[in-house]
Amino acid sequence: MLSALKKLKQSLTKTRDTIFGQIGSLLKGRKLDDDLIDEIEEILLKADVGISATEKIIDNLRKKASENKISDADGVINILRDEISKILSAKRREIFAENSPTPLVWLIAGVNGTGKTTTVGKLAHYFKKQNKKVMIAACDTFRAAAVEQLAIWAERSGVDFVKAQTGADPASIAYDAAVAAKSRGIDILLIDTAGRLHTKTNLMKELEKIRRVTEKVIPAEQIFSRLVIDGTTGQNAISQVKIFIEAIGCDSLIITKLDGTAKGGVMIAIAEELSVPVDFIGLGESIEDLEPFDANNYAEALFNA
Ligand SMILES: Nc1nc2c(ncn2[C@@H]2O[C@H](COP(=O)(O)OP(=O)(O)OP(=O)(O)O)[C@@H](O)[C@H]2O)c(=O)[nH]1
Ligand SMILES: [Mg+2]
Repeated sequence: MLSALKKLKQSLTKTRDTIFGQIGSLLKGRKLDDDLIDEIEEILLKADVGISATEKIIDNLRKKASENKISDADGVINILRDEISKILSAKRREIFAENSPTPLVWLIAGVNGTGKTTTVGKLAHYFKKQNKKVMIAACDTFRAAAVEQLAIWAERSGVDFVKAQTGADPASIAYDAAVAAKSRGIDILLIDTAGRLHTKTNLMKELEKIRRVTEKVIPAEQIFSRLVIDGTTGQNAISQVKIFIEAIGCDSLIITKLDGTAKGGVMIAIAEELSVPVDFIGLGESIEDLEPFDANNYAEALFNA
């Protein structure tokens, strides 16, 4: 099996080859002057790093250059990698508190097609491997095929599965699942919800209701909202997600589809501009393609194959 870093490097090939790797070739035989710094800035902006994070990185690069702290191309890359790693790690925190009471409930939300159901399947597998007792609840009663899709994931990872008929009230399924999770001694209950646009007030209210109802069974401190973001949408994802977070709150983010996209730089913009940490990243469509997010590894994979 590939190590986490190796797999990340493989997944980020396109982001690295088409964008961040270019900085290396740009530096060859050049002096680090204002023109070169401007060119690096342009590459970062094109790489979906976002204005705010780019400014931060470039300001630090300028500062180090003026202090004559950079002697060669490797020096520049090292500084960029360190700055990026710093931004990425600023808001990281542990997912599991020690001796935390169970069941934990993860409410998986996000706009349409971002990878929620797939992520629930991968997370179930991930926690099962850690010997946790996992339950999945299918609260997407919107799309006819959604429950079936999730049932397949649950079967693959061999975890408990709670579903209801299409058209049933999602909150009532969440309630039933919470009761079942509590009585069966489940460690983590993953609730898959229907994709929704942040602008659809009634759907946002439905999410609030799912949470409220779950809180009748399980203490609020054990319930977490996880927002799933499609990494291939780049900068567009950020403004959309900001509104989402304001409306329903969010404890952490899961960024999917970072494999095969050149937009992997968006992780830096997300860390800089959104006030919530990223705890997992999606690197493919299969069950093993989910990694806990590691800032240092990510920064390393952006520059080195
Ligand atoms: N390459 C890649 N594809 C992914 C990843 N995560 C999900 N997908 C694909 O994205 C598509 C949508 O995934 P779903 O899990 O159905 O998305 P969803 O958010 O549940 O969709 P709705 O419930 O319709 O809102 C599927 O084809 C998945 O295989 C990922 O990390 N990498
Ligand atoms: Mg889904």
